[in-house]
Amino acid sequence: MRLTCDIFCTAVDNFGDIGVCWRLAKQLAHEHGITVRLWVDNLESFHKLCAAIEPNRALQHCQGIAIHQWSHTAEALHDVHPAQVVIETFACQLPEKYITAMAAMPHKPVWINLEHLSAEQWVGDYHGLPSPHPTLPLVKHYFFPGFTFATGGLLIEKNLMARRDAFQGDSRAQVAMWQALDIPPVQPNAPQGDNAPQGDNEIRVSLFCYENATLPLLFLAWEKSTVPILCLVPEGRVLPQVAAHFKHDEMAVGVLATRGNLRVKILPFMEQARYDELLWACDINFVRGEDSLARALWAGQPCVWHIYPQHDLVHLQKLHALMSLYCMNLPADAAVSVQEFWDSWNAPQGDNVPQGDNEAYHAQHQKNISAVWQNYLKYRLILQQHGHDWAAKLKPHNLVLNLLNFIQNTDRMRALRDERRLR
Ligand code: TRH
Repeated sequence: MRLTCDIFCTAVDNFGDIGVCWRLAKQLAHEHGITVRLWVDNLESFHKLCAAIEPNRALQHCQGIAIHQWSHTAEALHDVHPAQVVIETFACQLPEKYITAMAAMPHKPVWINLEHLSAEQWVGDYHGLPSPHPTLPLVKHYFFPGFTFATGGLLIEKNLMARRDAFQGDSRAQVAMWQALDIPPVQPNAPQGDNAPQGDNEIRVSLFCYENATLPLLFLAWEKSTVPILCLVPEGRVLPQVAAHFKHDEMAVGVLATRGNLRVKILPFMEQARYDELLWACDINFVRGEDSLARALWAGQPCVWHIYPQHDLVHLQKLHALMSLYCMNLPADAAVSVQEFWDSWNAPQGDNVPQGDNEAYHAQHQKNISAVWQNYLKYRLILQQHGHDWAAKLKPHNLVLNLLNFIQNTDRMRALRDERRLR
């Protein structure tokens, strides 16, 4: 009998939550034959990641997965029969009626709360811990993704590394990808000129980030760069900043803006698989949140992380935890180049700037971005090798395999197996 699984997602304001849930649903269904229902409260951002999703349909099927829209009302899901495995993502709070139905089942479901990815050390201590329901005969388990064997690992599809390697070794696939984005392919011996700066020394950068006060300064550095920079920006919340830099009223998909040695092109927001290809093809990837970070790490190319900022600056601990892991085994000077760049890129801004020393603070973190960038660039090839090595090292930390192993070893699953054996 096929295992059944319900995944619940609250698509907050960005794409990370639904991005992770959709990957997880596909992997459970396609690689492990599990019958998956994905419950999403808002399908708008889902539609951006996967064009086949219709934002206003209560129930639809996509790639073998049933996708249900759910509401947060007290009555929601009152007549639904829960699955054997219930995955609540990022503490999204299941509907009360659904929890009651879980408690009424003769075999209680395995109830997992999937948390955000973090490299912080405490994650290993909390991973897998049970949390009994205060009144009902249900136990929820915390499942923490992470980078070590003490954690739940990272989402990685079975053939991801093979597909990446095939793409990175196949110039025709790369040409096709660039052409689909209306960007000329890299031409190793093309002459360098104002209108044709692509050549073997052009740096192609993908830029996915939140609003960032360091961005205009980095753009200025890139304009004066000795190496031409082609910066590819998927449409999103950073566009007004990009437009302001180029003194445009707005920047729409397809626009190409040039200043000095910097060209910026606005890309459409791509389906997840296409976005992976962009990460595989670019020389440096700027990513944000957790899911695009994980994809950039799998891509193996040098990457710069814009962590989701929080008010009390707690995100900086999380940033530094990953930075330490990522920089382990790098030559000391290359590690410093990464640390300085990531710190400048994540320099506190707006309400987060420490009171009293505003100017000194900005001077320290932002004036030198040009030097920080130049230094980082020096280590690009070392970082590329390092990124590929690190991805290979992370590969055994497979979240879905760990999750299934965890589920199979819960008391509830063992009891269910025993009963089936006795029948
Ligand atoms: O969208 P995000 O900023 O999500 C964040 C984080 O998840 C954070 O933890 C959460 O609390 C906050 O939102 C509210 O960044 P993230 O996690 O990288 O998710 C982006 C998703 O979008 C990821 O699945 C990659 C995908 N993507 C595409 O599929 N196509 C694209 O063109 C781009 C740029 C991204």
